[in-house]
Amino acid sequence: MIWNTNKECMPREQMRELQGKRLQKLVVYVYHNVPFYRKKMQEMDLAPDDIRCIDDIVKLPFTTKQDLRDNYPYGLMAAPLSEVVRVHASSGTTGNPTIVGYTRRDLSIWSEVMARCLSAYGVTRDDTFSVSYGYGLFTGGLGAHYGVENLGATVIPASTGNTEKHVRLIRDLHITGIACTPSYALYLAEVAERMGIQKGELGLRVGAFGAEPWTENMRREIQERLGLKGYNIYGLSEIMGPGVSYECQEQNGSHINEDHFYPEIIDPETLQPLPAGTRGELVFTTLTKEGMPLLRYRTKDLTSLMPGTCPCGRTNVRMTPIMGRSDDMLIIRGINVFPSQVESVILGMKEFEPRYLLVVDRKKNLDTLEVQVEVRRDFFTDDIGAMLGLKKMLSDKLKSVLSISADVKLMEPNSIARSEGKSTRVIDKRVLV
Ligand code: ADP
Ligand code: K
Ligand code: ZN
Repeated sequence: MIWNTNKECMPREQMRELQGKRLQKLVVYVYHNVPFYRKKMQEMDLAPDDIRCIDDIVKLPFTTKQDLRDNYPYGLMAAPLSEVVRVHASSGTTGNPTIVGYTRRDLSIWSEVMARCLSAYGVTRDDTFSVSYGYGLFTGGLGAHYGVENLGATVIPASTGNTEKHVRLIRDLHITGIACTPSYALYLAEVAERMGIQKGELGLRVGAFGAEPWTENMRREIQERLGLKGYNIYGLSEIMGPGVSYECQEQNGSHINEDHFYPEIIDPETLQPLPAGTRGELVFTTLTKEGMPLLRYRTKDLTSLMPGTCPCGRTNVRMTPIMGRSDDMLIIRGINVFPSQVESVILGMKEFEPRYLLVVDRKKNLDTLEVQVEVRRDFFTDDIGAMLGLKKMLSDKLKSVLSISADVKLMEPNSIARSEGKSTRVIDKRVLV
C-alpha cells in the first residue's frame, strides 16, 4: 500500500529536479529570514543565486546541534511566531534544550509523511492504533498521533505509563497496531506475560518502532513475544520528528521521504561527502519546512544510503539501520565499540533477557568495560559451575565481536531498570572524572 505514489515512486531524474527547485526556494527563504544563515553565507561569499540545482547543496554551510543551542530559543526560526502553531523540544540532557517550531503547513506535511510510513507497514482505516510514544514536548507522541488520524485509522493516545492498563486496553479495544520504542515494546510484552495474557489474546498485528537504535535480533525477540510484525520508523525533532524514513514490506532499509528531507552522508572528521553506499554521518536539509528550516543539519547518526530500486516500487532512497550515534560510540582502549554490537550478541543467545547495561570506567589508567546482562529465569541457577560457563560463553562471543575483552556480570531476572521511552544503555564513568 503506497500512500502517495506520485512522491514515493517518482522517477529519479524528476525527483532530483524537484529537490533542486525546492532547495533554490529554501535558500532564498532562509537568506532573507534567518540572520544566522545570511551571515554564514556572506562569510562564505555565497549568494542565493549560486544554488541552482540539488548538487549545489555541498556549497551550503552545515548546521549543528550547538548552533540550535546558541540560538535558543527562537533564533533559527524563519517564520514569525504568529505563523508558528506548535513548538516541540528535544530532551537535551545538558545545556539548553533544542526548540523547534512548526507552521500549519509543516504540521500537514508531517502528518502526510507519517501516513506514508503507516501505509507502508500495511496499516489501514480498519486498524486501531495505539500511540505509546510519550506525548508532550517530545515529538514522538503527537507526531505519530496526527499521522494515524490523517491515514484514517483509529488512534488510541495511550502515551506511556500505566502499562497494565495499556495491556488491557490493547486486548479490550481490539488494538491492532502500536507505535513505541523497541524497549517499551519489550516491556509491554513482559507485563502482558506477567499478567498471564497470551499474545493471541492481544491481537496486535503491526508495530512502528523507533526513536532509538535496535537490531535484527531485537526485532525477532519483539515479534516473537508480541506476535506482530515490527517495522522501523526513524526521525528526529530538528528535522521534523518521527516519519523522516520508514521501512516497507521488504524490510531492507528505510525509505527516506526525500521530497521533504534531503539526505547526505559525510565523513564526520573531514566533513566531505562520502561515496554512495559508504557509512558515515547522516545530514539532512529540510526542503519544505517553513517554521524552522535547517540547511545540512548534522544528525550524528551513523548509517549509509542504499542506491538502487526497491522491489516494493518506491524509488525513494533507503538508509540502512542506524548503527549508533557518533557520540554514543565508545572508545575503549583505543577500540571503537557501539552498544548495538553488544546488543546483537546478547539477543542472539537464548540464555539472556534483552536487558543489558554497559559500564565503562578507567582503572589504573586502563579503560574497563563491564557488561551487565539479565539471565533468563529458566537459566538462572545456584549452580556456580553453570553460571561460570554461561559467563565464559558470553565473554568469548563479545571478545570475538568487539576485539576487546569485557567483564561480564550476570544479573538476576528483573534487576536492570526498564524504560518506557528511550533506554539508557551506557554508563561512562570516565566522563565523570
Ligand atoms: P531527543 O533528542 O529528545 O532524544 P529526538 O526524537 O529528536 O529526541 O531524537 C532523535 C534521535 O533518536 C535520532 O537522531 C536518532 O539518534 C534516534 N532515533 C530515532 N529513530 C531511530 C531509529 N529508528 N533507529 C535508530 N535511532 C533512532
Ligand atoms: K523530540
Ligand atoms: Zn521498499
